[in-house]
Amino acid sequence: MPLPKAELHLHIEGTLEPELAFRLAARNGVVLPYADTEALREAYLFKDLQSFLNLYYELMTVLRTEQDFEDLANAYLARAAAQGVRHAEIFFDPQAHIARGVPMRTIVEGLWRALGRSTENHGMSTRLIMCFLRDESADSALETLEAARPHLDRIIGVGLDSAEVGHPPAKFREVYEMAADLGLRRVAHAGEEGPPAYITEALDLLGVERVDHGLRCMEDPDLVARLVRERIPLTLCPLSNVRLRAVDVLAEHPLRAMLEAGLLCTVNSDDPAYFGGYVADNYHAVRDALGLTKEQMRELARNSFRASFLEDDEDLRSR
Ligand code: ES4
Ligand code: ZN
Repeated sequence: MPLPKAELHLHIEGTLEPELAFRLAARNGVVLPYADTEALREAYLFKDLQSFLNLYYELMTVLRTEQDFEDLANAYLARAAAQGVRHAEIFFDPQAHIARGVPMRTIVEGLWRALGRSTENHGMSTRLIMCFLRDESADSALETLEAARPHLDRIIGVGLDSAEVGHPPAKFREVYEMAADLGLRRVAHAGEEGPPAYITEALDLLGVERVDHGLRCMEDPDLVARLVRERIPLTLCPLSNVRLRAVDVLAEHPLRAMLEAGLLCTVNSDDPAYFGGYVADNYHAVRDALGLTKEQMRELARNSFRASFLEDDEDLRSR
């Protein structure tokens, strides 16, 4: 039995497996520039975040209808449930779809057709977090929040993702303020490729309650002390860090040092179809590479529920 856990850093578009991508491409008459799934898999050698994002945005063009988003989410839920996930807080990137003419309603309602049934079908609770693309303008983010307003019964929070360097959190101060006024929870990617100062900005200017990645906090001891003191959760994604070359090899991943420093670390899969593993695969990989103890593995699972946006009475662990 896999350890019951919550997954808090998961891009639903990053769960698009090659087989499903080709199936949806055929269904929608989209031509992908790869002969077959094998040729596509050969493109999965990334040199940094941007080289991954190029493929990620290219492949997601097969997603067009409510049915596509429902199929995508159901495929993720089945895999996650099999890996012990009892609760998932799921990111989606509306701007990447709206720019191609897919309406917000199609995206949200399509995902909801799967997520609204995740408890009965997979024994999992789920939440949706809408991410702004930080390499798009602040105005575009504001328009996206406006487009989401009729759907806020389905969306619990906002996040910030895509190309980090050169797009500091400060750029999105106003839209995060509006999100807070609408009662939305706030998270942001920071310190994945960007400097530790972006983590501080996300906390101070955007009011985030949780930092996605946050890996580079380890370069700033004062920041580590603050994250420990304020119990700010970090959603780490170890296999992602290796594939995108944030760390050279898993054995050099700072996760163990971060746990020992008292940081509230969680382990997540980020874009599992691209990075070679779902969440339990990430847990097992860090256990083996870093020699984590059973107690540290349990700590990671416990942290995942603590860091979640579930209320205490919604916790599905013991059900
Ligand atoms: C992402 Cl790994 C990663 N980093 C930033 N933005 C993203 N969007 C999807 N995956
Ligand atoms: Zn991410």
